[in-house]
Amino acid sequence: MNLAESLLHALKDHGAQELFGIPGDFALPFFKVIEETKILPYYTMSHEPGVGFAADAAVRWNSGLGVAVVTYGAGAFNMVNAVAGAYAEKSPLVVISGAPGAAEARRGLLLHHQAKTLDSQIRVYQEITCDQVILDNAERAPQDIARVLRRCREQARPVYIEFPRDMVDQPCAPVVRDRPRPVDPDAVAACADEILARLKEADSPVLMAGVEIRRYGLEDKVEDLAKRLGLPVATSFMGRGLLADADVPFIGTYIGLAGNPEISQKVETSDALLLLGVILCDTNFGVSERNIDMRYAIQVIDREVRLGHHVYQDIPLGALIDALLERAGPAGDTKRMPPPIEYPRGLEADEEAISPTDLARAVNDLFDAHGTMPIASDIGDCLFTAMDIQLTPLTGPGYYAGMGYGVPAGLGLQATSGERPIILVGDGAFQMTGWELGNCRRYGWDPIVLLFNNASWEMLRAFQPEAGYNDLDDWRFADMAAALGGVGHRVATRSQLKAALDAAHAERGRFQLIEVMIPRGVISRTLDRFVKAYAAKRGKG
Ligand code: S1T
Ligand code: MG
Repeated sequence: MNLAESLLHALKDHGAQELFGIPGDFALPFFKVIEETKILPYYTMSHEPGVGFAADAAVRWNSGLGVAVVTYGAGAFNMVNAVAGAYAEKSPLVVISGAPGAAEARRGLLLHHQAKTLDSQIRVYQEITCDQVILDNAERAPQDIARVLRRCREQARPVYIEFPRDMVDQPCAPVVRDRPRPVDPDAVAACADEILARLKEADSPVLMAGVEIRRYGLEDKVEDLAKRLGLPVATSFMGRGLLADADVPFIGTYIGLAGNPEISQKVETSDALLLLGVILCDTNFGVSERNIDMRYAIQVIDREVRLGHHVYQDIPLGALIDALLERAGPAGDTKRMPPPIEYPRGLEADEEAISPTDLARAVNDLFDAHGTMPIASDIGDCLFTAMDIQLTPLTGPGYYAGMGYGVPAGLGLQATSGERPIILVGDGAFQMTGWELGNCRRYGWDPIVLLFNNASWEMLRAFQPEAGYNDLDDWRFADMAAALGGVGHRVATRSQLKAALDAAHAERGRFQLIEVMIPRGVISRTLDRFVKAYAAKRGKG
């Protein structure tokens, strides 16, 4: 076996189901092995940000490993933003970059794709990955690969593998899985006991589910725990879509002042807020009515548990949840189930202009008629609108908030799951990576894309109404769909929207691009509350 084969087998053994990439001369030898061995299916995209976003979304769905393979320099540097977003939002993404071979590195010439020095790239990636390795020694490679893949999974963060092109064919032993980091069972037990004691004495405990429960494949166990402890469940903004099919007393997604006031009240007044895998960030907590008193919260993230002034180190989320389940009684007297959440439904198919809430209504009606579909969303008002769509698995850059995620993420989601997704994207974000739709025909992907075309960077306008630079041109995106292999619909009234969505859902095999014209200044109620809350908080200094 050669080093490339050993690496590909290791990726598969650690949960990778496919890889995404764009070759270059420094990566051609590796791509040759990828194609010839068929160890993992692979998909090439058109621009490296799309490679990173697609691989990131794939692993958010399959909880295995996302794999992005690029060439040195021009390729890898092009993907930095997507990997930074994966790091911030705790996505176990493996970045593999081709690289110059030893002999050419020693020649003393500046090499093409080289920026400053030959190790500039790994230095940049050190800032957005949890471990890195250069595969320049076939003897050591198996244990190095085992280490970085273990850390990628354990920390649910990206790792960086630099693969010199002269090492691809080197004979190499198979990779043997690293032993997981040892866990102290007594520490886990003490932590679980203290958490349960805290929950028991509380009057209004709430469990908030965050992204780590997905990254570690723990949704079923968290559903069981919530039922056994009789805890009402909320998700963070980033965690929207988690526990979508779970039978738990779900109270909704917490987005502070931007969200449903009843949900905010329950979360912010809880005297035992159990934050399971929740990223403590401004989009999750920045616009709270009152800063949640973290002394009463139980924070479980990044293998650390904080209860008041107590901190437990090196407690894996999975081990803790197992310990809690061992101690929790049978399904408790599920306290009064909260009332079901009312989502907007029943789109009036009339000649009125379309608002973001109408879009949510149309999707809810479609789901009621045909069943839910997974959603990949970009940042922009489309993600805020998703809060009005009934619960379904959703992936979106709810914390890092990098534009361009939506379309490639939807393609990565369909590649790994085989499920047809709905993609929500604004016109500004579509201008960045929407063209990846041109790759659907080759791979048989057929997402339904809802493009919020307000010819505007509307989210920015909401924050800075006087700025003229938020006015975008109307690119007439639907006209371009056929040339890319899909079907375009341009709609401006609610009856046109309903007809287009029904037609799009009825046709399989081609992507459907529904360009929804939305008047400038018409935003979702969630974005409206978000902006007002931010302005109010800023006003308070
Ligand atoms: N560039 C990238 C890669 N990501 C970003 N988030 C931004 C810039 C800043 C930014 C926003 S929201 C926004 C920009 C430019 C406008 C989005 O426009 P569009 O996709 O049309 O959606 P909508 O019209 O619904 O706003 C965030 C706040 O930083
Ligand atoms: Mg826009």
